[in-house]
Amino acid sequence: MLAGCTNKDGEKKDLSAIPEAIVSFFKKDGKAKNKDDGNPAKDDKAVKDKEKTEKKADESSDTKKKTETKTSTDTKQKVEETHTGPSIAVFVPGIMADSPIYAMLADGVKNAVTQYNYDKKASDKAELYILEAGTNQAQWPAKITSLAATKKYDVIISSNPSLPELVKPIIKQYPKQKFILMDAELEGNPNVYTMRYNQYEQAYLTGYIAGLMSKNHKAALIAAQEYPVMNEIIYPYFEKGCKAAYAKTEVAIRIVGNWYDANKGAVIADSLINNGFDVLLPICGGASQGVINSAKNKGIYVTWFDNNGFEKAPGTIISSTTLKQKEMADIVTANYLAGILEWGKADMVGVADKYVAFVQDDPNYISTVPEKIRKKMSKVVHSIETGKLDVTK
Ligand code: RBF
Repeated sequence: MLAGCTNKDGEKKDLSAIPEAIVSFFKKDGKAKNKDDGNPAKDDKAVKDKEKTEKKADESSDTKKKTETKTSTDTKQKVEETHTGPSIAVFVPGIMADSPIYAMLADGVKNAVTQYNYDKKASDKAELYILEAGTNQAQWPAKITSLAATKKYDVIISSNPSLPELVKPIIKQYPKQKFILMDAELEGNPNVYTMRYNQYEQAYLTGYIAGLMSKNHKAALIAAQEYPVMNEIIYPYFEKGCKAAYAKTEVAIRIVGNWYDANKGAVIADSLINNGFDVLLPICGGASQGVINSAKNKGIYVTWFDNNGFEKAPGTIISSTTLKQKEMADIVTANYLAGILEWGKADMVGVADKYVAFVQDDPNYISTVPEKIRKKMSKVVHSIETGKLDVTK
């Protein structure tokens, strides 16, 4: 079936103790993790551009992230000459606002870098630069290529399923450049590590509650755009979940055409609601706000993807099927910095690993979803956790 799922033994990880989780997640199978020693402090440093300026992540979520450069020439020179720590760039393919999967990516990497730097002297600290590439996807190849062309970054970290195709030509041009790609899959490329989430499970659980909560037995997914993971995993397994809950549920998908247009999101939602759809799943970034507004006005329900969305519209949002992207970005970055990331590997984590979760303890979930339905959800979540239910079968 699906490649690269570690933690097949079903052991639970304690996410509150990241350092331990790092060790347990990656070392459980006992494999050596130092294949090409990926330790930035040891290998790629030799070929690095000496003209390094010190950068750190802008703590704000402004769209323009400016590089922080030492003002005094003397100080700058000193830092350039003596800095031996690793350099990381985060390439956000879009914008972080209203895209929790990207905000969690940046937060996780920041955490790992802060932890790494805690006891390091200035010259050994890791540098972090975050670039928001914006919603014009035509500009992404040039933007990510120019990051690699600087030869300043030991690794570029990014997230979404389109990234493997984007980075392949860059690796040909810059064979030293390493990439960590979250929410993506590429196996066997020695420059790339990928980690994705079991979105069969995420979509199935979301569909299951949609099917249980729809009074008209009509549920729809509003997607920003079509892409293989959307067409082959998220929508089909949302549909499967809906129908597992109630076999005659009518399921539909509509496309916004971008990841930001809240007005268009609302127009699409209105039209679906007018046709009797009473549970909507928006996966469309900033356009999701339009879907929520429309659902709230017309008194129908919204299921939420990727992070906990209950607070966005209490009483309207009926579920949150979350990805622990922040924790995972933290772990893979920490592993990279520790030199134990296994290049060429494609991992996947799901419900049993606790990196995909159906939120059941939020007060808004408890007050909005009837107990009978919550019990059914708890049962299906448990079946997936224990391996009794394989949603792909
Ligand atoms: N998800 C977002 O939340 N915001 C985005 O801006 C965004 N842009 C994407 C662009 C492309 C080309 C692709 C393939 C996916 C994008 N995603 C985005 C979807 C994301 O990878 C993931 O499928 C969804 O967040 C559901 O987990």
